[in-house]
Amino acid sequence: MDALSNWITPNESFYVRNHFDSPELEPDGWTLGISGWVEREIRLTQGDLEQMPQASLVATLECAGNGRSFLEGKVPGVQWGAGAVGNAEWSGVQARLLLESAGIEDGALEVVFEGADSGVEGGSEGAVRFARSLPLDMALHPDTLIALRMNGEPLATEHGFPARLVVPGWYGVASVKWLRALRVVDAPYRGFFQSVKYTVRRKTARGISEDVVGMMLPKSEIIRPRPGDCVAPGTRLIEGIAWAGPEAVAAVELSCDGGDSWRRAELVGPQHRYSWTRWQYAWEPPGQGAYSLLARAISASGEIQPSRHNPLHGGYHVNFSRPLEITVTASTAKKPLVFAI
Ligand SMILES: Nc1nc2c(c(=O)[nH]1)N[C@H]1C(S)=C(S)[C@@H](COP(=O)(O)O)O[C@H]1N2
Ligand SMILES: [Mo]
Repeated sequence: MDALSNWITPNESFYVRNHFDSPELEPDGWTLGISGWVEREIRLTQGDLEQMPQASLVATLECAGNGRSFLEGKVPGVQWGAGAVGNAEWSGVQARLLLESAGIEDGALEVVFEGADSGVEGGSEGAVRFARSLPLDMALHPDTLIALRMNGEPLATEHGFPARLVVPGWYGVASVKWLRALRVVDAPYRGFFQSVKYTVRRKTARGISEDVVGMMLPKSEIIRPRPGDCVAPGTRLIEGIAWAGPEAVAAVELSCDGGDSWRRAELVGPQHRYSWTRWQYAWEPPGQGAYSLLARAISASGEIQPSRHNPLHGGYHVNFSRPLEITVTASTAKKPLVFAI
């Protein structure tokens, strides 16, 4: 949890999620190809990218499986606690500059971003390459970056050196690391990481449909106190973070009675779209005893973080408000009295 207590997550504390071994790419031989539904195929070196206009933005990256271990009943996948999320400043070249210099042909629908890593993943028939597509409008969005730097430093190997995609506001899986090619396609891409894996179901008027995991949903975490803490009576500062995918966080609400009543927390420090916002709430416990704390984020467009997990989302989109149990006690004992037998 310490990694979550700064507005910017230091690179060495930023979570790492790799499906295969990290490829160790040599900057000298590395190129990024742009091909497919384009007027002219191009190939860029790291030096070419460095010489293009650079853009920077701060964005929160959250793994779509973050929080999975808190689900009732075991769900397959990495059993993440709360820590598969971080906030960094990403710098590099707008993806649209590359796509525009290749010239997109009429009829183009999506852009496939291919990583240099491949391997066998549960449920795959043979080796699969890590690749994900974006609809053309997202690939051309000015904030979609081919990032070369993370918090001002060249990307570390595990974060995608020498270049990775960053799709602000989307779950981390969209931000393909170790990029080696952009392929413009004229049909929906159905790669392994957006068909067999990383999809969620949704109820529609005509039944259940399947969507590719995309935009991050509103979510908050309580950073302090920690689960099981015993705190003395008196005013206590409850602190946390909240994010709302492509939107800014409009408000964070806190409940100290298991969800019966909610109060506004105070937003602290920078507050903008794509990036998490820190918050705090000065709480005066009404008396000694056990308390269940809950936080919920509200996005700029009014979407409220839910109190229950949507079972149609399986092991992804785990953004329900998770109760945090603490004890308020005047006793100096470290543990709640009930455990101090
Ligand atoms: N090439 C490649 N890109 C990838 C992945 C991967 O396994 N290979 N993992 C994805 C997932 S699921 C996440 S959550 C983020 C994690 O980025 P990080 O390791 O820099 O935190 O990278 C994404 N990009
Ligand atoms: Mo992820």
